Amino acid sequence: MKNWIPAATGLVAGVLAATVFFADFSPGPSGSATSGSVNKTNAEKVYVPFGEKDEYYLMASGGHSGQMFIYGVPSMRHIRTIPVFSPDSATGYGFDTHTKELMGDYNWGDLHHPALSETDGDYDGKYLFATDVGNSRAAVMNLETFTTKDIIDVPNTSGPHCAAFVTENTEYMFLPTRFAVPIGREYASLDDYSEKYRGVMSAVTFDEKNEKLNIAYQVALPPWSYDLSDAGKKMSADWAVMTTYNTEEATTNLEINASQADRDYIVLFNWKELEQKIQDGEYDEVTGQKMIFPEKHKGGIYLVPVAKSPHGVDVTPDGEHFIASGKLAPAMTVFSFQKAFDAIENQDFAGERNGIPILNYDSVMEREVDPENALGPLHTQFDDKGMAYTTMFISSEIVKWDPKTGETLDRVPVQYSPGHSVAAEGDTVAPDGKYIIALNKIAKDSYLSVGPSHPESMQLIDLSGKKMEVIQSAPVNPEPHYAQMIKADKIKTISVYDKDESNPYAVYNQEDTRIERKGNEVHVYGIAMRSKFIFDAKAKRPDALEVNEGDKVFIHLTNIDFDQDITHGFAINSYDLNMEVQPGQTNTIEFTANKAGTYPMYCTNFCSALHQEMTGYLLVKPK
Ligand code: CUK
Ligand code: CUA
Repeated sequence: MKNWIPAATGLVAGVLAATVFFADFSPGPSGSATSGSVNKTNAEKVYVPFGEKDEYYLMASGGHSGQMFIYGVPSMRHIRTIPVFSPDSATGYGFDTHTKELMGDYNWGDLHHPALSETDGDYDGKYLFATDVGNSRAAVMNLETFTTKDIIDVPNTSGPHCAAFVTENTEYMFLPTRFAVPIGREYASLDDYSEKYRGVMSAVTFDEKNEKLNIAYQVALPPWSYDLSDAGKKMSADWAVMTTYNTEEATTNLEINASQADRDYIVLFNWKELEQKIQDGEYDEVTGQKMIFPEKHKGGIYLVPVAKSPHGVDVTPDGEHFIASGKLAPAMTVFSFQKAFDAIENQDFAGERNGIPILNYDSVMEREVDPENALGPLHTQFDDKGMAYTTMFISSEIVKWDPKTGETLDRVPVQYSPGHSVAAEGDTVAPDGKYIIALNKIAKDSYLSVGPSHPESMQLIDLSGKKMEVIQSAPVNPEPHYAQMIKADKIKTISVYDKDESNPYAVYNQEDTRIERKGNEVHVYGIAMRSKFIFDAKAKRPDALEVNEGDKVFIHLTNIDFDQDITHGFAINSYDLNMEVQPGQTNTIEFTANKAGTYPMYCTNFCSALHQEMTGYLLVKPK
C-alpha cells in the first residue's frame, strides 16, 4: 500500500528521514538489543535443524507478483510459491488447460490480503482466500495440495483491496472495492462522480464441495474508497467493519483532495441483516447481480466517524472492540461494538450520508490512544493475552500496547517502514502470542546489494520474552501486503493424488493409453512414469506423437508414479508449452499445431537417474 506515501508529503518524509537517522538500527539479527550472547540465543531460536520442521506456516501475499509465498517459521525459510493470479512456468500454471481457464484473459495480478478459512473464528487449515487488486478477482487455494482451485471476476468493482476477510465460520468473504466505478463499469464522466459512481462491495460464498467461489449479492455503497476491513468475532460475529477514505468524493489529485475533511468513516454492517434482505427480496437486480442500494433498502449499514484517512481496522480477539489506525493521525482509536449496538438501538445518529445513518463518534468511541511519538499507525495484530501490536510506518517500529488501558508497553524498531505485521494466528479469536513478523516495505541495505531496487523484508520478532526482540529476517520480493501465520499441525497435506476413475482423461494402465482422432482434433490419453512418456503403448514408438499442421492437439497426461514428490513435467520445445503432473495427477495441455516441423518433448522436473531420457518427439507434418 505504497499509495499513501505522497499523501503525507513533506512532513512525513522529514519525520521518516529523522527517525531513520536517530533510531538504533544496528546490523545484526536482534534489532536494537545487540550483544554477542543475545545474538547466539537468537540464532538458536530460529535454528530448525535438518530433519525437523518449522512450527508455523507463514503464508505471505506476493503483491504484484500475483503469487503467494509460503515460509516456515521460525526458520523463515521459503518453502513454496503458489501461483494464483499470474502464470508460473515452473508448475505450468496458466499453461495447462485448467489453470489457463482459471487465469481467464489476465496475465498478472496484485495479490494483497490473504485470509485463511475459519471455523468458530479460528483457522481450520483447509483453504486460503486471496484477492487481486490489479484485475479485480478473488481466488481460493486448497491447503491439502497448496494449489489454486478457483478464481472469479468480481463485477462492478475495481480493485477489491479492502479484502479478503472471512466471517467466523467462512459463511462469507466480503470484497469491498478500492476504486469506485459506475455500475457495470460503464462510461460515465468524472463530473458525474457522486451520482453515477459507486463503491460496490461483494458478498462471496464458498462452495466447499465443488471448491467454487460464488457472488451471493452486492451492496452499492457510496463512491468512496474502501481500504481495510475485518469481520466481527464472538459477540460481534454478525458484523463487519471497514475503513473508508476519499469520502470527499474527489476525482483528481487525491493526495490532497482526499484528505480535506477532518473525518472519514468506518462502515459497520450486519451481514446477517443484509442476508435477510436478500431473502426478503429487498434488492434490485443489476448487471445480473442482486444489489442492495442502502438509500433504498435501508438498515443493516451504519457509519462511524473516524479521524481522517484511516487505514487499518482490526477487531480484538474477544470481538468487543475494533481499532482504527489513522495513517495521517498519530493515534489509534478504540471503538466499542456494544456502544455501537446501543447507539443503533437508541437511534443516536448524527445525520446520514447517502441514506446511511452516521453514529455519534462520542457514543461509540472508547478511547483514543497516543502511542507516545510513534508515527504512522497502520495495522494491528494481537497476542494470547489480548495485547495489541501496531505497525508504525513512519517511525519504523512495532508498538505493543494494551487496548483496555491504552498504555504503551513496549516498542521495537524494524528495518524499515512496516505496512502490515502478522502475529501467530494473530487475527483469530485465539492468537498464539509467541511470534510476530513485521512486513516491511523497505529493506534498504539489509541484504547483499542487487542494484538500485532492493527486496523488501520480513522480520521475525520473538514475543515470549520481557521485551520484543527481532530474531530473524528474510528477504521477500516483492512486498508482502499481508500474511497469515498458522500452526503447522493444522495443515493436512496429501502426499499423492488419489486415483479418480471417474475422470475421463485419466489413464492408469499402459494398455489404456491411446491416441484418438476426431477430424482435425487429436486427443492423447497418455501416462508419465519414471522415466518415460507413453502416449500409445501399442504404437511402434509409444513416446512419439505425429500430427498434421493445423491440428488441435489435446494431451491428457496422468502421472502413475504414486510416490510422494515424484512430479513429472511435460514441455514441448519451441512451442512455449510446459505443464506438470504431480504424483497421481491427471493434467491436460492443449494447443494448435500451427508450426510444422520436429519438436522434442521432455520432462522438465528432475525425477530419476534417467530423467534426461524422459523425452519424445512431436512431429508436425506440413500441410
Ligand atoms: S495495505 Cu499495504 S500497508 Cu494493501 Cu494491506 Cu496496509
Ligand atoms: Cu519425469 Cu523428469
